[in-house]
Amino acid sequence: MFEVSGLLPLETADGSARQPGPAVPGLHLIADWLDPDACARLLSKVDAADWSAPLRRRVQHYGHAYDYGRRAVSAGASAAAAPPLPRWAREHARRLVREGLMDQEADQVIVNEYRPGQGISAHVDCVPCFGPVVAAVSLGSSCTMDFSHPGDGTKAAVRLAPGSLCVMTGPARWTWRHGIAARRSDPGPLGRIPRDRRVSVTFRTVVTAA
Ligand SMILES: O=C(O)CCC(=O)C(=O)O
Repeated sequence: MFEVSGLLPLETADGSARQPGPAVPGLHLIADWLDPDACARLLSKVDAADWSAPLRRRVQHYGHAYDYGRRAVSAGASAAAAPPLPRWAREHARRLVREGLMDQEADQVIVNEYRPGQGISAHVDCVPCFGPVVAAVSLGSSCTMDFSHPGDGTKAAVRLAPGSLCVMTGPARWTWRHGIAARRSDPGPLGRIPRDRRVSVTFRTVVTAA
């Protein structure tokens, strides 16, 4: 598939960079999966829809809703019963299959909005709920996503540029945690990089519901 190109040096406690971070097995980052025009079109579709705010950040759920409290997909979920995705989501889900990035068309999409200072805590996407590939496209601002191995504590920081697609498979999907620190800027090679509004659109397949 594709190699990760966004690995960043890890940040030391004093903020200075050290050796480049390790690769995360199963993580694939595709730069410019969407060009700037396609990013703008997708963002305007998303922004035309309603947001909900069950968390600090705003989200949109398509297909089965994910219940953050129960950490499960809504009860009774099955592929057959999934509420249909909007057209824009189906088009991107089909492209993921056409390009061999997902075996099955995604039937669940979560849109996350991050204002500067907002993040998402380190997690593995629900293992019994979702299938073996999770793919997220970044829109708006870039940001750094932190991966960490829960067993040996290995860390890797990956820069997600607008238009890039982050595909988690294998250990990156099932074992490593991913999260985004709640801060207003990220460390870069030449100093801090301020964040602006970032929106991500994550495609998943629903396997089961609790
Ligand atoms: O914002 C992202 O790129 C990742 C979102 C995510 O990890 C999630 O919705 O579980």
